[in-house]
Amino acid sequence: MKKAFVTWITGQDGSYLVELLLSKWYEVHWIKRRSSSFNTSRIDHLFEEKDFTIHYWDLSDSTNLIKLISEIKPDEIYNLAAQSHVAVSFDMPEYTADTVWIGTLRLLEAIKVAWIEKTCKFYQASTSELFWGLEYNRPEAWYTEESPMHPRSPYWCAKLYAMWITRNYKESYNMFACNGILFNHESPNRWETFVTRKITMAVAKISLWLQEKLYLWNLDAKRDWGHAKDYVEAMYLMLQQDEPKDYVISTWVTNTVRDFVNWSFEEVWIELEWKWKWEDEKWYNKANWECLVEVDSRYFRPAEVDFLLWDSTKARKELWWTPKYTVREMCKEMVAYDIQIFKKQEILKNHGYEILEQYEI
Ligand code: NAP
Ligand code: F7E
Repeated sequence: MKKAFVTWITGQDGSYLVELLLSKWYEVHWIKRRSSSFNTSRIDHLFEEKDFTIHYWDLSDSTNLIKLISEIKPDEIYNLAAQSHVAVSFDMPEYTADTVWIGTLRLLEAIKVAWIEKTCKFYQASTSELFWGLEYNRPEAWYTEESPMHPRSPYWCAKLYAMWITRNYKESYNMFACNGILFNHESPNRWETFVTRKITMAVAKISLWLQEKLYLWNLDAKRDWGHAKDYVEAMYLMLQQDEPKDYVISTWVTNTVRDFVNWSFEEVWIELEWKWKWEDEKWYNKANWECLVEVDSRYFRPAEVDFLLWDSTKARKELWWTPKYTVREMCKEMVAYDIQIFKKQEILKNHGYEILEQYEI
């Protein structure tokens, strides 16, 4: 039985990856950081699994990491942990660098210290938005694994280092270490601080009369959104190859935040009409002219990636990977899921249970 070490399954990808690995009969060592509140809702259903062990670690803690890696001696490590919110990285650049960048170095060093660099395969969660810049005004230009990089936030700068240190350890120590350059991927397990889930949760609440308005910033930003379930499969496939290689994972379809808002409202049969004056854009419910969506400068980012389109030919040819979900199917699933959650919460509230309010970033 293979042993996998997955850093952070309280996150979106970790929760799906662990389900996949357990279905393939892995012994999974799941790593979590200490939290005063419960944040394991995404994986609570796995607690009964016998091949599933939880350890405590934080990306800033080398000592415990070396101890864990030396004791477990995993066959595969998936490094998913990160301060992964781009806007927050402008407020907390040092913390972001310490966890995303040095945290990855700590893991690679721990593999060496534990003397498993020849047997352990390492996956680094790299990211798509390393490549803004060069062909910014040429939207027809598609990026590949070889395109020059131009990160646009402290988060992406830290991820760029993490990507190169992974490549460096592969070359220097002949390790099986690779980067998955993944485009945005979403799901009902996405945290609500990212734009898709923020939208689907707000739309669900608005349709149930639990929220009045949704506030957003850059509605014209274009993203290639895939489903996290498809993307964790690509992570797994990368570590099953004979050679370590970096792969771009994307769906090849790009859409605006505005499109995602429209599709989400369509799921609850609300048709929107938008009006704008300079940056003061507002969207109204065509049925009663209530304002449902507004632009809010609180979500402004000092630098933005407005457009990206990626070429994932290499992954499709070599990993035989293709996404199963379309973005519209995913949007439908997310809205339906959120409606169900809020309906359940309302029933519980009506029976006297206290429900913690969601917050937004
Ligand atoms: P996520 O939901 O934000 O999960 C990140 C996890 O990292 C969380 O469980 C978080 O723990 C943990 N974490 C944060 N700071 C930590 C620290 N100091 N020590 C230990 N753990 C810490 O992210 P995701 O969407 O699943 O993405 C997984 C990885 O892929 C991340 O590295 C992300 O940067 C990268 N990525 C994501 C996308 C995407 O579109 N989803 C695309 C490209 C790359 P808590 O739950 O305790 O906060
Ligand atoms: O923003 C715009 C925002 O925060 C998408 C992370 O998983 O993917 C993610 O990073 C777009 C941006 O994702 C709001 O300005 C408008 O243009 O959902 P997001 P992201 O920044 O692309 C990459 C690949 C990662 O690696 C990251 O870890 O939507 N936008 N209004 C907004 N975004 C947010 N969050 N909130 C808004 O109100």
